[in-house]
Amino acid sequence: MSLRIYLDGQIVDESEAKVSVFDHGLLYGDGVFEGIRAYNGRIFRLDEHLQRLYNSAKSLWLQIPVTMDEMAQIVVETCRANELRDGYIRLVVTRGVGDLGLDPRKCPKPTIFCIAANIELYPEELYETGLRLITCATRRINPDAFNVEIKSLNYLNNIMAKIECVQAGVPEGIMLSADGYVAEGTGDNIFCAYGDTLLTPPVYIGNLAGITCAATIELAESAGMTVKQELFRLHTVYCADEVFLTGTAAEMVAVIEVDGRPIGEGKPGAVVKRLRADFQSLVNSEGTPIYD
Ligand code: PXG
Repeated sequence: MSLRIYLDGQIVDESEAKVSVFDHGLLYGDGVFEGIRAYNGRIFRLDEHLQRLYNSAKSLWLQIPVTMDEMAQIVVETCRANELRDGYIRLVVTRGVGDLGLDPRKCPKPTIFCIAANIELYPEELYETGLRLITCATRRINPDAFNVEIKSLNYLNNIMAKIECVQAGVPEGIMLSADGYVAEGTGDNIFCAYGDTLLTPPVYIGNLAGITCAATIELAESAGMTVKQELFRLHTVYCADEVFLTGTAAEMVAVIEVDGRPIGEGKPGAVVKRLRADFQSLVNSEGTPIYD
């Protein structure tokens, strides 16, 4: 069945959901996006996703022409148009149609579109067995050059790293900062567990402030764990009791090997299993309702 897409004020068939070749989202990656999940008829942390979208746009001097409440309604309407209860939502705002120069002032009207579809990032068995990772040679963009707290349409830094993972035959990889600290995965945040303590890198190193990462910190603290957001290097990853990744698409997934070093006992551990179960309860117990 073909999808119904929200595009600039209308819900249209996917065959009609087209943007101009002069759209600066396409010409320059000039725009912002969110990947959002719906579970059981409710949209998980929609307000947080919209806040991040509007903050990203603000930082890019991009004025989104609808209010945050109207944008929430756009997301809900797109889900309804596709009778979606569980799935993945992609919300995109580009600079809009302009000329062949960089100047954003030549783009009078941002383009807004929303896709609501089904996805499965990793096959279910990978959650059971856990992931083998490599460290990517491609370093995360230095935040002095571009702050990746802005969730922009320019993902080539991550895609270069992802290509390394594909070439190495692994599903994900670790990206380091320019000075060699662990930053994040290509599309996920990273955690190490040492006993009852969780470590995750601080956002200022050049990370996306993940919404799943924030939820994980809440769940871990409710479970009596200590969470430290601090800098660490690969040695800390190799020697951890457990390592796992968090993200909207992947949710929470165990890492069992990094660069050929088995992590802990080389299988998904108790901490990630507990947090995954708590996360499942959380996503099924809160969220913006799609239907009355
Ligand atoms: N870091 C980066 C670089 C991301 O792009 C996350 C962390 C996790 O953040 P959230 O808020 O989702 O917990 C992301 C978001 C994909 C894909 O297909 C992944 C993201 C976005 C778009 C596509 O893997 N991840």
